[in-house]
Amino acid sequence: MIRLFPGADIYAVTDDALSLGRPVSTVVHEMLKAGIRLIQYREKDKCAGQMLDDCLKIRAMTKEANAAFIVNDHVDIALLCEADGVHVGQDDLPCEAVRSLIGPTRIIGVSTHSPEQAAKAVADGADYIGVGPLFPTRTKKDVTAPVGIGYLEHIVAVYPNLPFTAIGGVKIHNVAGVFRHGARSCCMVSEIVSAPDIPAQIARIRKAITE
Ligand code: TZP
Ligand code: MG
Repeated sequence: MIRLFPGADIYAVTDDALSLGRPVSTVVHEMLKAGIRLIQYREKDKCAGQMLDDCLKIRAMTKEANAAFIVNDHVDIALLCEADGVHVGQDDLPCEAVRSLIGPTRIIGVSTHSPEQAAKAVADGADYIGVGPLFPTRTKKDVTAPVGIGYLEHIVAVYPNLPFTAIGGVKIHNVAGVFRHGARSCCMVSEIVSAPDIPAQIARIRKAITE
């Protein structure tokens, strides 16, 4: 992950419903102010026009801050806003189909929950994978049962050079353990967007990672 996205120790993901009423542009502004260099737009309940509006704003902000910007699920919106890439899950468009739409240089991330899914994502040309959910989380509807640290250890052992981000219930209290088990990037939603003071929260997370 670090080679793919410099400064991607924390991969911050948006979620309007958990953001204490703040607009997504405000939340992203706070993330960037705190030095986050990898942001994913993940909004499940917005209409396409609103998502495009949000993503055009976030693209401009992330470009200015020299941060990478990934759009969850929506290849069309990613292309329209000139995002750096797209993140897809197991029930979304397959990796090869996304590649045919976005071309060779944009990034594709694929969520994986098992060794088989990881092997397929790698074979299909994913640039990075999501590894999780490591712990219970209420952020994602219909989320699979936590896969646990064992799956993280599998990825670290089998794919030492594969960029990946650890996801699902990653919090200040468990993030150090996630990094100790070999993660170099963790993906967080609620722990960041639900914090009243996002920069202070990100500073606390970074401190926990490096302690
Ligand atoms: N994919 C697997 S778990 C998850 C996603 C998008 C949600 C993670 O959210 P949180 O709030 O960091 O547990
Ligand atoms: Mg998806």
